[in-house]
Amino acid sequence: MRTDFHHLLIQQDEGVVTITMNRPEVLNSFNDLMLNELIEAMEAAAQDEAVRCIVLTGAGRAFGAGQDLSSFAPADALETGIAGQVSEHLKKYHKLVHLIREMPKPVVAAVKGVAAGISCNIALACDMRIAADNARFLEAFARIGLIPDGGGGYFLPHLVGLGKALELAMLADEVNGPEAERLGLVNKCVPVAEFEATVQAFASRLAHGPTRAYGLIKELIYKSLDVDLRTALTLEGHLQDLAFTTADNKEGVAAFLQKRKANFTGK
Ligand code: LHQ
Repeated sequence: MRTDFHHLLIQQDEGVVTITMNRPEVLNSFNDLMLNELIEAMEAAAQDEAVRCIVLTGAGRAFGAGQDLSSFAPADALETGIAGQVSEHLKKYHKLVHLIREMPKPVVAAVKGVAAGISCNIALACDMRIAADNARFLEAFARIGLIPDGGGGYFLPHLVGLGKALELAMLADEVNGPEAERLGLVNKCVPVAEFEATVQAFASRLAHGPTRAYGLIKELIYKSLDVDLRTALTLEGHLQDLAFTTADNKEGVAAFLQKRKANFTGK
C-alpha cells in the first residue's frame, strides 16, 4: 500500500500495518484531507493480503481531537447554510466506520492522550482498544451543543450499557485510561512506558492468528448484535461451514493432535 500520505504515517511490519494520524499541532483533529487519506489507507489495508492486523493511532501527545473545528465552524455554518449539509459531511466518517467494521481482519485502536469527539468514536468503531494510562476519552459533543456522531450513539451503549452511555454523552466528562478499562470502553490499559511494546505484541499476536476465522468472527459478532437467537444460530452455521474449509482450521487441528504450536498462515 502507498505510504506517501500528507497527514498519515504508514508503517508495515510482519503482517501489521500501523496507521498514524499525523497533525500533532492540532491534536490530530480531522480536516478533509486527513479523513480522505484515512479512508484510502483503510481500503488499501483491507485489500492487501499481506496485512493481517491494522493498528490506528495518533502522533504526538494525542490520539485525536475530533473534527478540526477551525475548518468546520458553526458561525460559518449558520451564515452559509452549511448546517443542513453536516449529515453530508458525516457520510465520509460513516464510510470509514463501515470500512473498519466490515474489514475481514482485526483493527486495533491504540490510544494515548486525548481521544475526543469523532476521534473517540472512531476508536470505538475499531474491534479492540489498547489505552495508555494517560488516555482521556471524551464524548466532547455536548460541550459544543452537538450529539455523538461517527457511530457513538450505537457503540457507546453496546460497550458500557445504556445509563453510562447517556452519562458520558450528556455530561461530556473525560474518562481516563484505568476508568475506561473498568467500564469496558477499552480492552486493556497499561502504563504509558509499556504502551508501545504492549500494542506491538497485541497486534503481532493477531497478525499471526487465523485471519480468515477472525474475519468470520467479526461478521458473526457484529451481525448477531442486531438479530434474534434463531437468526444468529443460522448465521453461525453458515460461517462455521466457511471456517471449516480454511487451511488454518486444518493446521490448528493438526497442531493440536501433534502437540505443537499452530503455524497459521491466514489462509
Ligand atoms: C484543535 C482541536 C480541534 C482544531 C484541539 N480543532 N484545533 C463532525 C462533523 C461536523 C461538524 C462537527 O462535528 C463533528 C464531529 C466532532 O468531532 S465534534 C467535536 C470536535 N472536537 C471537540 O470539540 C474537542 C475540542 N478540543 C478540546 O476540547 C481540547 O482541545 C481537548 C480536550 C481535546 C484537549 O485539551 P488540551 O489537552 O488542554 O489541549 P489544547 O486544548 O490546548 O489543544 C492543543 C492545540 O490543539 C490547541 O491549539 P494551540 O494553537 O492553542 O496550541 C487547540 O486549539 C488545538 N485543537 N482540538 N478539534
